[in-house]
Amino acid sequence: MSDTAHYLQTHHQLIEQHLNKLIPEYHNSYQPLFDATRYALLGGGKRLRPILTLATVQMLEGNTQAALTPACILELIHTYSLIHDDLPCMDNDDFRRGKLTVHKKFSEGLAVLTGDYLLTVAFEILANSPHLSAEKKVKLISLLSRRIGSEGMIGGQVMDINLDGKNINLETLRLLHRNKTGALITTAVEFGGIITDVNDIQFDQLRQFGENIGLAFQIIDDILDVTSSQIKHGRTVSSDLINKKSTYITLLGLEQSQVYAKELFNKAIAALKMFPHAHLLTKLADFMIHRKY
Ligand code: GRG
Repeated sequence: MSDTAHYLQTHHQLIEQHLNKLIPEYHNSYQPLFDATRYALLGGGKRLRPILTLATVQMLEGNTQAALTPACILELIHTYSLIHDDLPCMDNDDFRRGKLTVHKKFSEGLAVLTGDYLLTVAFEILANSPHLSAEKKVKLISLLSRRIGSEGMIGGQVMDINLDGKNINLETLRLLHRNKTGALITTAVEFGGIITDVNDIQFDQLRQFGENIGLAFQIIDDILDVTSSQIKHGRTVSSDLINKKSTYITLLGLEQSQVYAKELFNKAIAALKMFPHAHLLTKLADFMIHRKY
């Protein structure tokens, strides 16, 4: 097994164990909410966002234990966004991570509430995370709320809905994805910077790394959506095709999309130049653009 595969496997396990502890299995009341939340949260997933936070902290020689809770709550936010994105009023997907989507397995109402709960409890857990000063927690909360709000993930999703079925140019698609997908990936890296107290210049380089690798990740997602939808989603046809969405493939074609993803990868790596231990993040970025699912 390669060093990167071993790193991904051990950190995936660490994150899985921690996520399992964050949401209780049994609850006095509202049991269906906890069943649906655990079904969605613990049902697979690469855990790339928390892994990015941990790898950034390790690159900066920070404390992995202090980073574990903030890293994991990003997976709660990610899961909320996927549940809502799969709803009939949005992408209307029946399968996610090879399983029925939450609204198909439970109900639409419970899927909405499960997403709402994950979003809300993520902030509660972050506010109470151990090994971090109150000042750092406020910085993390402030950054996260901005990155997933109207100027970030939610804004990107609103653009996605508004532009559905319309012809858009590359610049608009870039903005859409920088917000919808890239913002949370960038936050994962920035979280590492806040936890380790980096200076403004270092923080800016981390942000650039996150933005470039986030966009590259989305392009690869578009490519995988048409080339291996069955492996990636457990469904045979791309929902982007069904929903007639503009993607990097429809705008640039497959080959140029691959070239563009590589360009963004190179920019991301260049942003890490000032960090002496960037080896690990470089390998992770490489994994993100060469993934098969
Ligand atoms: C509903 C507010 C709201 C936002 C939804 C991120 C998002 C916005 C929707 C997800 C739609 C989607 C599939 C985008 C493509 C990029 C992406 C986020 C892929 C899924 O992430 P992975 O590959 O998934 O990390 P796993 O399953 O490994 O966690």
